[in-house]
Amino acid sequence: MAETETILILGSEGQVGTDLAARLRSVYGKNNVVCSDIKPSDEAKQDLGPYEVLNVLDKESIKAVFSKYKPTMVYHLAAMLSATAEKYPRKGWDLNMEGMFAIFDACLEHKVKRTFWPSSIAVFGPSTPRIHTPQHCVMDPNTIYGISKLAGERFCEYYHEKYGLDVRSIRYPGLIGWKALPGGGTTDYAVDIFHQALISNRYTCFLKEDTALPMMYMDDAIKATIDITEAAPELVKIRSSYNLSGMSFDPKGLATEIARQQSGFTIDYDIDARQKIAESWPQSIDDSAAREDWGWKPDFNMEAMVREMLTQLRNMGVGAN
Ligand code: AKB
Repeated sequence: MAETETILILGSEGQVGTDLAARLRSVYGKNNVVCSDIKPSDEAKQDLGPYEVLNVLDKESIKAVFSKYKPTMVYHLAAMLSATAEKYPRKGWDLNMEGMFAIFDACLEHKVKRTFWPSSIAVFGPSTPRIHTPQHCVMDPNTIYGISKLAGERFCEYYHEKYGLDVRSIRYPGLIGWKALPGGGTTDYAVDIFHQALISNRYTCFLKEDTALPMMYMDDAIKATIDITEAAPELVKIRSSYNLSGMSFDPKGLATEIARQQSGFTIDYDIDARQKIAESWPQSIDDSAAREDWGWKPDFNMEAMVREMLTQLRNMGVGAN
């Protein structure tokens, strides 16, 4: 992409936003990447580049930020994840859908060149084939988050076809990174487990030991996010959202690998409502369309991901006291 891009990230304080902002600023320069979120930024991040407090449901503030910075590329990451949206269904629906419309409409009005909007494996449901889930299949999500993501995918395609908005999307699996914690997801255990491993060398998991889910190391997710957003338009053939796969494992498998790399680690289980959500999602994903269309290929398997997570969190001082 041109060096003169101005990039706006909505939801930059979240799990994906934190890593994406760091990566984009290293490529485009800190002043060309504007971060925004509903709350003021972390004090430690304040010198990192421009930052705006922005609620994606507040159309006046959106207009002011788009007019001030005139972004050429927009990453709209602000959303309520699966477990929280089950607690606050109307709020989750409004944030995920109305926030999406507000940002897509602003992108159209301000002639933004490229827009990225993330979908999720939550678009699949109990009738979806759970192993090697195909790109196109039965989709009957039964969570508010999943329903909002499936509706959002349909609107990505609609805005592209009817209004010419160049929006791209991928279906994130559970994402595992060390820079920021996830909030309110069903796959959050796969991050929390590393913090607890370093703090107490044990973890109590809220999913059953054999609940396999598709997962991905954050570096791969950021690579996919930037690659699809920057791909030549003719390569992006699916305008709803692409399946994306990194690795698949269950809590027992992850705990075994952690114990292999950190002796003495143990896991036990205390199952909660998130189990039901996890059971409605795929166990593994067929991402051949993303591989064929725009060259997707993950770099991290589970062993490399576990090594990276333990090393980086140790370097940050997690569990040092
Ligand atoms: C969640 O668990 O809600 C998210 C997701 C899979 O989209 N991490």
